[in-house]
Amino acid sequence: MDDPDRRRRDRTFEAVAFDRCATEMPHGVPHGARDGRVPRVDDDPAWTIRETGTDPSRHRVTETLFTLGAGGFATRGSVEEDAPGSVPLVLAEGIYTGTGSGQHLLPGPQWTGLVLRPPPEEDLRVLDLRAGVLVREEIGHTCPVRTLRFACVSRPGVVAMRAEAGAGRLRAGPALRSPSEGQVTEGRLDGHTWSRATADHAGMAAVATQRTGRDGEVRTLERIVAYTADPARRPVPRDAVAALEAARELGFDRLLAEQRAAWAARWEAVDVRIPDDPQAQLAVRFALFHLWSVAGRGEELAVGARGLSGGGYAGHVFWDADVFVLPALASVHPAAARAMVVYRIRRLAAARARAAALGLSGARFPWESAATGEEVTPARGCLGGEPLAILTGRMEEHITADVAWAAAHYARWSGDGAFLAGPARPLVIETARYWASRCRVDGEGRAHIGEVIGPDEYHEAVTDNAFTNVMARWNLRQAADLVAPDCEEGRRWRALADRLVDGYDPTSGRYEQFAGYFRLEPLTMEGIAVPPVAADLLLGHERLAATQIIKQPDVLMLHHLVPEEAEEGSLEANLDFYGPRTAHGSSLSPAITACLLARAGRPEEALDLLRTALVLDLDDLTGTTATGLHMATFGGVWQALLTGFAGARVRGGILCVDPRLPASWGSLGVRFLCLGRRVRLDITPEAVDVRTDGALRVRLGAGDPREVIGSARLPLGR
Ligand code: IFM
Repeated sequence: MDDPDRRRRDRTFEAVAFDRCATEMPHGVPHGARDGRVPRVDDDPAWTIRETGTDPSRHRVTETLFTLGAGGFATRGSVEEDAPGSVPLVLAEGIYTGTGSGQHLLPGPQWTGLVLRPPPEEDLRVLDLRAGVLVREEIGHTCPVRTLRFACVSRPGVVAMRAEAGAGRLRAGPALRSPSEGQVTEGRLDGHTWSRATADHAGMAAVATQRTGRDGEVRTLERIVAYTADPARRPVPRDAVAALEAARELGFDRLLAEQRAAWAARWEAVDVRIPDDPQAQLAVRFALFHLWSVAGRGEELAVGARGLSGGGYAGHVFWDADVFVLPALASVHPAAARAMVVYRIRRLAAARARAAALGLSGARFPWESAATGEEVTPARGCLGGEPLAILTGRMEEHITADVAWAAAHYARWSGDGAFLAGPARPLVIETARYWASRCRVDGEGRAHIGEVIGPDEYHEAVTDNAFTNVMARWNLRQAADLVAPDCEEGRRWRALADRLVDGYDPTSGRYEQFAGYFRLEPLTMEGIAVPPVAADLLLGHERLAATQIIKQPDVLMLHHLVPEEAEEGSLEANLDFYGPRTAHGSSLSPAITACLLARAGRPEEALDLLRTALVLDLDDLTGTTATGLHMATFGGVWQALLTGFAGARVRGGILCVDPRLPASWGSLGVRFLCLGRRVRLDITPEAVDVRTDGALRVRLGAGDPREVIGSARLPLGR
């Protein structure tokens, strides 16, 4: 891990003096910008992520952090000029190329390039989360280079940029630049420039218009671009012309006003208020900003581990999507959460084929998935420069139950029960069939699952991984709930679920992570390194496998996902046991552990870990942010806030609230969507104020549910 302090020095949350000549309106809506000039932004530190500095290694991190995404397209926040080490990239959701494990997101035409002579030596870059815009201003120049760009939330695929600089320093150059991959074609259409990148069957096309101007000594440029993409055939540039012309007709300033209004509406519905912890509040908003940004344009949504913010993991979809991002989106953008389930449903045939190829029934989902739904996990990788076989594609089978869980979770949180009983039903049934054929029943009638890898990937080819078995058990029971009570197959599922071993030891209250885990060398992280740390790099793969050190919550994930399947009261014992053994070597780990600690009534410890998660990308804690944002961390952060600290869960159509605030937070406010309602909780140590835009059944702690219409104050009798 990198030294976070060193990295923090390169970034500043401090307000850096902005030229405040423009008057600002609520929500940072600027006015008074002269025609064609770059408008000023609100420099409210509660809403802005700021970067200054000249460290080139930080630039690739910054361009990841400043990715702008909307409507299924995203642009990395690279600077406009060709800069050393810069990796500009435009990606579209679901647009993959290549075959097998080589499937990866196809880069599209780039739209942010400018010729700046000389380029700024030092600048201030500001991501304004409230308005959804990225602004840049050169430092130390009387007539500075300034740019502002955004991805239109209300117009899928439309992006816009304005730039200005002193005379002789700014040249527009081509509005679109070709990516280095795929077959690229370019041309002109109705007076606009277009460019298209295609490979295999998929492709992305962009149509652009730009104009230059001057205001005294200042040269200006305005560029508007519309993207279109197709996963199955070459996209037709003409398809984007109408969107481009509509945007151009509206004009840049009104497009910007529309953008600010769209983001204001988002923040009105979903937000966090932690008055005593402005840094945490800002970082949670940063997480929400990027969660919203992955929402797509179509009926299905493939969310890769790094979203669309970089080439990391080739855009492959892991359980990160189903179990970390989806539960967050269920309360932020329910349609996007639903679309994520639809992505899986539409790949059910591939999952069935995989199960059949293994001689098993039902459907087995791939550990890494892309366009086709076949397994795309590479077979080999390297660790610390040494080649290594990657077994997750063959063995990390819990993904099959995770996918079913995601469908059920979306249905439960949104109240869309018809979805589970309708379009998602085959997914739950077929995954249960898979487990039914995968389990082996021993002579004593106990069922086992062998040769798997659990979420803790430091131990491979294990038998009876508690998380996998409990998730399979949940999957079998969930499927049984979806068939008629007298269905014979449903009865068999229930009987098998009851026989599945889960490694629970009633004496200690602990689950054994897998058969034989308790006999491993009882190492803890104390004396090895301060987490988060990649323990496999420190100790080596084989040595690590002989110890009890784990990468990320494994047993604890069952407490997180299916608490109703866990032995009552067992969370605490397992937190105590597995916590000190966890290296947090995965970006998924700190936020979810924080969520569980909060739920267990240990909010101070939870806050410590939450802080790690909050800066994981902002401070590049893993050294991998340059290749993309860690979307699962963002999902985990929102889950930690909402289901951990605010203690909000949905059970049987009731919003259950059981908050746990750290002593340093005098209050916590969360706004979110649930059960078809907009909900606002204002939590203090004394009470929870609930507001909804319609009738909602709410239960506080162990109290009785009550119907809240409009608003209610629920005292916390602690
Ligand atoms: O899905 C994760 C896994 O749990 C740990 N390794 C990285 C994957 C992608 O983020």
